[in-house]
Amino acid sequence: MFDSLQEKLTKTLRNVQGKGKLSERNMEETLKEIRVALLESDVNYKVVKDFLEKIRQESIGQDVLNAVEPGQLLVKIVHDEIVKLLGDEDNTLHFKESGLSSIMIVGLQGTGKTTQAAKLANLLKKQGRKPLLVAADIIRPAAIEQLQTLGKQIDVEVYSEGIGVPVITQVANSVKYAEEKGYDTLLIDTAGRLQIDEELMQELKDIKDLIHPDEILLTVDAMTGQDIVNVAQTFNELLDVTGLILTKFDGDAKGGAALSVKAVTGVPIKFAGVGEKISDLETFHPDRLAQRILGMGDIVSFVEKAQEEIDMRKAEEMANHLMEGKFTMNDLLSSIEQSRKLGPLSSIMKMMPGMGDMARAINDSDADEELKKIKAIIQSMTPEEREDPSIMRSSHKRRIAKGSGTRVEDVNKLCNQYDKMKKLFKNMSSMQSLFRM
Ligand SMILES: Nc1nc2c(ncn2[C@@H]2O[C@H](COP(=O)(O)OP(=O)(O)O)[C@@H](O)[C@H]2O)c(=O)[nH]1
Ligand SMILES: [Mg+2]
Repeated sequence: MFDSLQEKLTKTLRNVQGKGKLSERNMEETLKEIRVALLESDVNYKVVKDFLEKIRQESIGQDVLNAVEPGQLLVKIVHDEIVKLLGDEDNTLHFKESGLSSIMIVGLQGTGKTTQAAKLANLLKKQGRKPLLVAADIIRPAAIEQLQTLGKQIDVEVYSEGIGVPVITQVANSVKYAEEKGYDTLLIDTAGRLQIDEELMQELKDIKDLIHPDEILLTVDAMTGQDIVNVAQTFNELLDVTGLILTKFDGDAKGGAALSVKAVTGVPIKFAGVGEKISDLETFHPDRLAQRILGMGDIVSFVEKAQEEIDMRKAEEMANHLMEGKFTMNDLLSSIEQSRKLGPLSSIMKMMPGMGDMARAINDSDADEELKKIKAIIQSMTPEEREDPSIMRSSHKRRIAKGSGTRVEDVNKLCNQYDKMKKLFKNMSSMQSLFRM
């Protein structure tokens, strides 16, 4: 997601960042490039227009042209406006103080309602709630079975009376059942259609009027194009949606349409579905996504993911080093060792600042070989060389190549990569202090 947008914006902003001064012409060119990048990534044209107008106003307001670091200030302005675009208001779920709360999941067919219903049930359970899933998509028996299978996986009960009884009756009965059994949250998985359809909307409205849900969450498939903006608008007009779940966020779509939905509907994005597994649901963080789109990496998500799966102490050490702009060969080695525990390298690298390009170039099985080589090279260095590779002369490199069974070219290549990474981290840490993260 957002690969090409990220690539273009990073390039545009990198061009202005190094500049000590910005002329009005540079500024105009930059804005034009941002505009093209957004439009080509499927961001809604009205959203693009408003977005650029705001950047322009902020830039005048903050006197970018006369700033000490005009490029960095402009990046900050763009960053802050992306955060606003994605929503900087409350995006938590709201429940009743006591008694039975309910959440309706709505959306077109195939957008991931059933999957997210189960993911959400799992998340709520972890938060100490007692959810009951309700199968309110009863057109096909297979749809009910799908929910039941998922319910079993996460050990959450699914309420269903099969396909014979009207949906509205089943939902009414599920409320009684939940109250009897002491559940505190209903999660209603509703039916979808390929397009907006009056009969479906009426059914959803009837369910809404019956149970007055605390949340109506609309699943928005990030893989579909511009049309989702209109679909979301219609759902919202008819149902007053309280939150969006952007699904299939792990896909390789351009992503701009999904970015536009919040701006057009005013409905906050509450979650992002990032895969088919039950655990692939993330609370949505506009600031983290903004930083990822701007090629600043998603260091916080990276460290969080790392915390779940790898040695905490090492992860903290590494994060601190990265934040301070320090980065040694030892960090590189330990990140390689740890990252093997996290899954495919390319997906990890995408979260790291400035590594989008490298991530795209990686073939995960070749990467394994490459990593073994890098590891061997670093292990053949002395502790001093690992701390500061710039002390290495040709004779040292020959020794290292021999010791690791590689060629001097390989050692040089690694040193170049290391230099690049170190520079990126350094830029990033000055950027982070600018954002007072
Ligand atoms: N890659 C990916 N696939 C997803 C995600 N959420 C759902 N899916 C898949 O999308 C398809 C449709 O999902 P489903 O929940 O049945 O959609 P529904 O018709 O709206 O209930 C299934 O194959 C899911 O596994 C996601 O976040 N990422
Ligand atoms: Mg379904």
